[in-house]
Amino acid sequence: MAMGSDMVPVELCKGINGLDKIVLRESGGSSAEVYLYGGQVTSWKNDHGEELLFVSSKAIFKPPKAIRGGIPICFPQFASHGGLESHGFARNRIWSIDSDPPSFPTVSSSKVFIDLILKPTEEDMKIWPHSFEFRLRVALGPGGDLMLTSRIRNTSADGKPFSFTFAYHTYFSVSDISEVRVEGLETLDYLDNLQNKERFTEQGDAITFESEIDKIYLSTPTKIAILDHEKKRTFVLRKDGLPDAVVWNPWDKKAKAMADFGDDEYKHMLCVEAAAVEKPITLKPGEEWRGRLELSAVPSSYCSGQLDPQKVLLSS
Ligand code: TA6
Repeated sequence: MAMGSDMVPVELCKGINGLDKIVLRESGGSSAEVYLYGGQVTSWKNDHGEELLFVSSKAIFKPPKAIRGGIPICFPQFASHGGLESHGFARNRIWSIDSDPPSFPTVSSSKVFIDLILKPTEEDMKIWPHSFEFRLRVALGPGGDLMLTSRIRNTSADGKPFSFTFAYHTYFSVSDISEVRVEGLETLDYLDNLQNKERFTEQGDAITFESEIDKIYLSTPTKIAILDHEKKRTFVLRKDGLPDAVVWNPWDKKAKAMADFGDDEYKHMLCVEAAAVEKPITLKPGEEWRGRLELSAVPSSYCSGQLDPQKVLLSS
């Protein structure tokens, strides 16, 4: 019996505007899509086929514009923390499939994954004169968890170290931003991008949303919970090698100012980004850094006590 394409675990095919994309399908029914353009995940669906990530209806799938949504990779610079274009250049480069990746550091339960690789072009070397190999594995776990593992190696032959900042700029799809809570960032220090990156301390309760937010939380726990009451869903974000977390929602005014973002779409998205911003990562030649993100979407109802985020945050 021929296997329908909807059963192929890893499939290379054409996406929007003919851009190459990889579709990952897990036997339990969850799926994910990754574009070679930007090495960017643009879809993650649970085993009911429900989309868990936000991609703007006005997103532009055409280089050099970055795709507005999913999980853009910010490298070698987060936002304006340096002299390069905002969020660096990895998100608007064409990545390749890594046919011969070095063995993976950890035993992974996931059988459904793709390995991508990015190396600098001559043009890149003119704006950021450093040789590197950026390997990205995107994997779907048996339970539908989405895992992204970045391995960045300094391959310079000139003996020079380089430093970079980094973020998985994840756009979560939410039912109603005013009904969403983020747990795990209480009482932490943060840099407020809306106040010249001034440093403040967060109050003691869960974070809720009633206006534009653009904060870089410093030295956060490795686990953060995003509760979407209306959808009775909790996103659990686990991170490794990424000490900071950025929380962003443009709200109404910034939404109107972005051509690739719908005026009301701010109500249905929230960016919570595993990041390394405060302390840039420095690699000597031959050294490799690893940054891992694991996303789970669990049915929840905070008020019913079925799933108390504190229990989530404290559990393994
Ligand atoms: O991650 C938050 C942030 O740095 C915001 O300041 C905002 O600019 C957002 O990223 C989107 O940036 P982009 O370059 O994709 O428009």
